Parts: sequence; structure tokens; C-alpha cells
Amino acid sequence: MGECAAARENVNPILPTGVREIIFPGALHQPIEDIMAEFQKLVFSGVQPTGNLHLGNYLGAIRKFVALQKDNDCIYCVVDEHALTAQLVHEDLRGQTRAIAAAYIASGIDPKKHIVFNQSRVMQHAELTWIFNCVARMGWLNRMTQFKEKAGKDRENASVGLFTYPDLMAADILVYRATHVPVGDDQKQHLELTRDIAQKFNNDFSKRIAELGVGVEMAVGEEKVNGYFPLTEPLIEGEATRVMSLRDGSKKMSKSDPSDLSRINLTDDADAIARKIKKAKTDPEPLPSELTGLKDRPEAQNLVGIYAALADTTKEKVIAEFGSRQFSVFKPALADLAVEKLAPIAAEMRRLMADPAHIDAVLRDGGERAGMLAEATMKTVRRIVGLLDD
Ligand code: AQP
Repeated sequence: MGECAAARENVNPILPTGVREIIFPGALHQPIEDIMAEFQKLVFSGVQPTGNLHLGNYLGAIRKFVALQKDNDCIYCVVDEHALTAQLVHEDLRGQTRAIAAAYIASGIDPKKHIVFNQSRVMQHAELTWIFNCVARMGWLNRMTQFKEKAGKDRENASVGLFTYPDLMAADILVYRATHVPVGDDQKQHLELTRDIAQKFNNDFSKRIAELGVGVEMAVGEEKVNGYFPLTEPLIEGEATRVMSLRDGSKKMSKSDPSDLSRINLTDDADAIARKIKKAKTDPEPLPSELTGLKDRPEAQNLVGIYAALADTTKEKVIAEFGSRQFSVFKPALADLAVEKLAPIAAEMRRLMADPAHIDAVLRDGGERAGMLAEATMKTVRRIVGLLDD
């Protein structure tokens, strides 16, 4: 066995040979080519079941999830424990969890070849979070802008869970030692924190990781460290990494915005989509004739970005087609395109939601396979940290 293959065997030392093939029947097992060459390439991401999925979630995240399945092993999670952080009591958390799973499948994710599950089924996420609570520093979490935005002025009254949300997110990713995470732009800071946590864990336990022979040699500046966790890369690219509210071009489109007119829900029908785009806030000027003319026009910029992402093209090409035209021309074209792309997903979601037992079976199967991987990681983490187990 070559040196690299031997090192790769070490990546999940407790996982018996052949198990990964069972976990990912469509397995691709790509090693990645940089500093982390010995980590197997693995994509992980999640969406929280806090309300109706919107166009921002779709363009910023789910559509990328679908594209990545072709060349990667992927784990897509409905992060139901995250949904408890800003609001503890939900009217129908189970229904919302099923709806996100249905959206994943309706958008084209294959839960047989990859893994689709809900976070709370795999308790190792919570276990690793506790260890990460002890790795992350208060100062790091104090800097998180999403906490500041969500806690608002009444920080003293925010839940501890909302404050430590990024530690749970780091655990979601690293319990699978995932190497790549597709997310919208708003999650960039949390991904940086995930890397900080991985790096501190690797540094602090480097000697123990080496002794146990479970690490990958990684360079940290001039030093060599035996790392157990990869330094996960965020995948944030495309024309719609931050889709803005249709009512306010300075705020991101969000599930929890009280105004339904601010967002296009994945379940909206054609009339609702057309009405919301027609009512979308814009300035009185026509679209500019050059891309640079979108500067300082956040609402126009947002609508052009949405069009470009939906049409799989660039803002430049959209301006080449619609430059100097009035919004009364552009908005109906955008509405038609949005309906064309979203209506089939909404119809498939409705079909899937009519059979909750099927969705539950998908989540159960995904949870079992995810649990095998997560337990393999946790067994090693317990040994690294010095916790006694069997
Ligand atoms: N407006 C957006 N534009 C692009 N991407 C977005 N995402 C969210 N909003 C936009 C991406 O969607 C994924 C899932 O997000 P999430 O549900 O885990 O949490 P969030 O980022 O907090 O999303 P919301 O809609 O704003 O939810 P609430 O209102 O509950 O907080 C992530 O990859 C995110 O980047």
C-alpha cells in the first residue's frame, strides 16, 4: 500500500474496510489535492427548519448541494437542533423538518446515493459540540455578527444556545471530518470559526493525535502539526451568494422576516411569485446600460443577480439583454423565469409532503448511515481527549 493510501486508511481508523461503500452506495472517494491530501473529500451542509424555504436558501445553498452530488460524497442535514436556538417552542417543528427534507429531494438530491437526515437523530453532533464549547474561546463567539443581529439589543435575554450556535455548526461539519461546505455568504464567518476550532483542537492535541496514529501531518506556519480535523473550505460562489429582501435591498432575504412579501417561498404558486416580484422595491430609474451602473442600486442589483442565478448566466449578460429597459419590462421576465424554475420543485415538494412516512423513512436511513460515520469520529475524539469508553 502506498504512503498516501496508508495515511488515508488512518483517516477513519475505526471504520472497517468496505463500510464507506455501504454508507455511500454511489461512492466516489475522491482524495483532495492540497495540504489536506489525506482527508477524503466529503461535502456537508445543512438548513434549519425555521420556516418556509425561500429563493435565497435555494440559490445560495440547495442548488449548489444538487450540483455537488455529481462528483462528491455528500451529507445534507436538516439541522433541527439549530432551530431551537432563536426560538424554543415551535408550532410544528417536525412538519418543518420534513418540509426541508422534501425540498432537498424535490430539488434533485438523491438520498440513496448520498445522505439526507435530521441532525437530532445523530447525538454525536451534540457530544462533539460540548468538546468544541471547551475549545472555542468566548472572544471568538463574541465576534459573531449573526449572534449580534439575532440577539439584537436584548443580548442578556438571548439563549446560550444562540450564542454557541457556531460551535454546534462546527460539530455538524467536523463530526464527519467534512472537507467542503456549500453555504451562502452569511455563513462565511461561521465557517472561519469552524476552521479556528479545528486548528486549535489539532494544535492542542497534536502530540496525542500522533501517538494514536490517527492524524494527518499539516503545516501551521513553519510548524508541522498532526491534525485530526480538516480545515474545511467554504464553497461560496455564483451570482446569488446573498439574495436580498424584495422589500429592502440592504437586508438579506430571510425565513424569519415578518413580511412574506420580502421573500419568494419555494412553495409559492405562480401568482404569488409574479405579485411579489411586481411589488419588489426598486428605484425609479431604468436598468443601467453597463454593469457598473448597478453600484449603489441595491434593489436593482439584487433582481439582476436573481435573474442571472436562475438563468445560470452572469449579471453582465443580463445587463446586455435588459440594459436601459424599464422594470415594467424586466420584472415580468424575471417572474416568468422564477415560475419556470421553481414551479416543478413546489409540485414535487407537495407530492412528497403528502407521504410523511416516506420522508421519515429517508431521514431514518440517512441517520443510520450518518451515525456510523459520526460514531467512528467520536470514538477517536474520545481517545484523543482522554475520555474513557469501551
Ligand atoms: N438570503 C440568502 N441568500 C443566499 N443564501 C442564503 N442562505 C440563507 N439566506 C440566504 C443560505 O441558506 C442556507 C441555509 O440557511 P439556514 O436556514 O441554515 O440559516 P440562515 O442563514 O439563518 O437562513 P435564514 O433564511 O435567514 O433563516 P432564519 O430567518 O431562520 O435565520 C445557508 O447556507 C445560508 O447561507
